[in-house]
Amino acid sequence: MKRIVTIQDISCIGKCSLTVALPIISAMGIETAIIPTAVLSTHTMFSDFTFKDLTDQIQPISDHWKKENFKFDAIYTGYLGSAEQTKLVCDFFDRYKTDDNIIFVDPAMADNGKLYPAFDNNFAKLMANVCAKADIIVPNLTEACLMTDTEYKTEYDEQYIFDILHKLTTMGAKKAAITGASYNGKYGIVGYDSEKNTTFSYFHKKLPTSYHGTGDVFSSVCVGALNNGLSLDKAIKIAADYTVECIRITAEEKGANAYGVNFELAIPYLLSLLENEK
Ligand code: PXL
Repeated sequence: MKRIVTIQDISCIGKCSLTVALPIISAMGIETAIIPTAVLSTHTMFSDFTFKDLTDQIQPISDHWKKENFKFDAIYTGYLGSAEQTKLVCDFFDRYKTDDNIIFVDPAMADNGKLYPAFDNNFAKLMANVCAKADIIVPNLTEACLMTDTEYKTEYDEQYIFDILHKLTTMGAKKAAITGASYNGKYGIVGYDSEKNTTFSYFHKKLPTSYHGTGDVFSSVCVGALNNGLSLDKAIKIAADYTVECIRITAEEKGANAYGVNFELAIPYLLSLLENEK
């Protein structure tokens, strides 16, 4: 059985980060080890959330696992709890990277042109160091701009996205895919594989409602699909289709929670997408 480790926070209520990654990747048949970066009462889009920093746990967990000789088919990082954690995560990559496994980084720190409340521009620079070590990164456009010192625009053409992808891979990531790219009336994911020098894209419906945690749903499915042997473009396709379906069913439910998507109800759909692509 394949085993991955994911490093991100536990938001006790909010349907994002580990409370999304664990059930989704497990449902896709992959053992999902975790390193929680922090425990929050809710995600940071609520006011007055509690925050217990777990930075000091990362190194001892990593040391123990080395003694036990644990290995991982993928290392997937998401929301990190502090600037210091970016350095600890880079060290974790150096320790646990093998010739066969993949490092997948979702630099979850910003959206819609703005950093999340806990972060500043210095954190974005440190997150760029984490991305530089990755095989695959999936920033949204805001995160990609912050890490490459590019002006964030809401109107742009394909070349603007290609230039950012080129900068991201020049900084070190082998493959980069920007989510939420939108031009020529199309909306979706546009990526670049620097080793093959090829671009890829998957455009999908843009639904009018947006919810927190959908980036984490998308990334978790990508990691689960890649570890089921799918290519990156197929992984991205099913991740996008599932995320759109999660948004659709959440928006349809009267009185649905506004803080996250009802991804649980669409797990059977996800597994059918996976079966069809395998
Ligand atoms: O989904 C990204 C995310 C993860 N973790 C925490 C967050 C957010 C987005 O706001 O606040 C704590």
